[in-house]
Amino acid sequence: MSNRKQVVEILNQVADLLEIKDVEYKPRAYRRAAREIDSLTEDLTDIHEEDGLEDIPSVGENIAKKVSEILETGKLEYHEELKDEIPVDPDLLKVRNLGPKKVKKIWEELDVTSLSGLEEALKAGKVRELKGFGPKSEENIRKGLQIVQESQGKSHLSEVLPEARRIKKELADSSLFDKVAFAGSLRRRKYEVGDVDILATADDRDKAMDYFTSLDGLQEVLSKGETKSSLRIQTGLRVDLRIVEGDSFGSALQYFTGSQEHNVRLRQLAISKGYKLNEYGLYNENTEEKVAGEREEDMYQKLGLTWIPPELREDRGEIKVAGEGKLPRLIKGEDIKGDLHCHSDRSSDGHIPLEVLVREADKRGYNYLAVTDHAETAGIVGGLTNDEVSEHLGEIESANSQVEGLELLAGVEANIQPDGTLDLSDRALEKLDVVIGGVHSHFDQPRNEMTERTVRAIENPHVNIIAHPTGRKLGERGSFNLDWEKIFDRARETGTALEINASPSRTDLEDKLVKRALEKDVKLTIGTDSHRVNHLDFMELGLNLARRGWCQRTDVLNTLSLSELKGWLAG
Ligand code: DGT
Ligand code: CA
Ligand code: CA
Repeated sequence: MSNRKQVVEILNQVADLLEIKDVEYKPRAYRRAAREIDSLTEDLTDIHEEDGLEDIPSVGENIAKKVSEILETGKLEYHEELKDEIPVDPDLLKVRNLGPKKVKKIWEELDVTSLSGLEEALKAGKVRELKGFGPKSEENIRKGLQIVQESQGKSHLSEVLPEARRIKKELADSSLFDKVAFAGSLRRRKYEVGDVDILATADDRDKAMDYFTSLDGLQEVLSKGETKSSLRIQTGLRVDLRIVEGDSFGSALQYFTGSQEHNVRLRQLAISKGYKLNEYGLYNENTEEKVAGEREEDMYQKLGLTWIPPELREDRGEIKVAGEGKLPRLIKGEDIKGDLHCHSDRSSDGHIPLEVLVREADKRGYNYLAVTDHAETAGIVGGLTNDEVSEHLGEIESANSQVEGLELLAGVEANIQPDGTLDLSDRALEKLDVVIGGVHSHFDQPRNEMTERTVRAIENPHVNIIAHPTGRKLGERGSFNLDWEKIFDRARETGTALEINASPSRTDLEDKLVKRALEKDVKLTIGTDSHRVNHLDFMELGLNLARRGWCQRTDVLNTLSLSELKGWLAG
């Protein structure tokens, strides 16, 4: 874990534990500080060394001291004391509908301190008997628990990629390794991965393995062997390294990239063509002659297939399509011409001034960027009101007059209300270049209501894009109950795009739905939903989802040139 992530995690856990203790105010202070630290772009250790911790917004003297203790010792005494006092697994607080008060209650009355303990208590029907719980609350907790359990043991790609890239680079730079490549779910760019698989070749395996098992930042060496070793790094992430012979590198890469289902299907094909396929190579079954192994491309080619990009190796028809030579030409980073979902500091939860959005868009070579601030729904202050839309337009116009070769589009992310109407007037919506509609409340509507609500927004002539259509929040909240065939049909018929929301907490649409949307001829956009400056980098995560969903350049609207995009927006 980076220093920053570790600090953020400990501060948040302190907040959780204090909340369970029913302490007032302090938890919020810890959470605010954690949020600020999480969004820092400078290195936290550097800030500490320059005595700058107290200059971080929301970090006062007290919390600054605690942060420096974590940075210097790797832990926090205060946190350890709280954990001893309250032996509750912090993961319990991730269960939706199970706030600190309820966690306290199930701990004190049912002795539940872990997710598995909660599961047992639910099964035994004990939870509903507690005062203030009941069958409805039990059902909600059960659903929430399932979502948390599903993400257990998995890490989000956004957290894994930087660490994995750092380690891969260290190996590649060491001169002890020849080839170094990712394999497994990481190479397939799944949004959640169990571990990091690295495959390499090396002249001196022993030396190479020694180097790997003594890398900086390790928590422990789980196993060490001649051809395979496993580590746990400080984030808790597991990293496997396999060193193979050069003439088997391609076959090993193919095998260890998976998915297992893809490999099973490929092996069946190999057998039907008179071959034997394994991690060492592709062999003629009769003569035992090795026909491929060094290069992964050859493995596929000898089987009559075009090379299959790792993102497609999920047994979703890719082998058949590769046999017909009709695999999609997957969308690439350089195809992206702009970001269609960004918040400026006009949104109450947004922190990016317009001029910074301009700078960042320019840095990425974008031709356009849509500033889609929240609209104001009763109760949520800080969003755009009908009156403020003109102000928003004016500011964007003046920002645009300062730059060349890049255009900010004036947009809004309006709320799709429970009846499917939006929370801005038609007159206000009409003035904007880009209107995104998104559901941000009333998540538990039954299927027909949620479908009608979304369809009504799709049919609204002002709405260009539906944001994060499934509404899921990873590890927190499941997808809405929706009739997808109906949604896709109406989206196609009205020319409304559905968003691939790249934010790691959302990852929505996910790959399977992306693929289905394409089969139904629905257009998509990729949006980062940036609220902080570092979020603009989420574009890569959105591209991964798009690629795993078989997207080509032409399926995604933010590959259009500015004038083409404007044509679509106006149409
Ligand atoms: P993960 O780590 O859970 O996110 O998923 P993967 O796909 O990276 O799985 P992992 O790390 O257990 O193994 C990497 C690849 O190696 C996997 O995708 C396919 C291959 N593989 C590993 N073990 C087996 C096995 O027992 N049978 C088969 N057919 N393939 C395997
Ligand atoms: Ca893996
Ligand atoms: Ca593995």
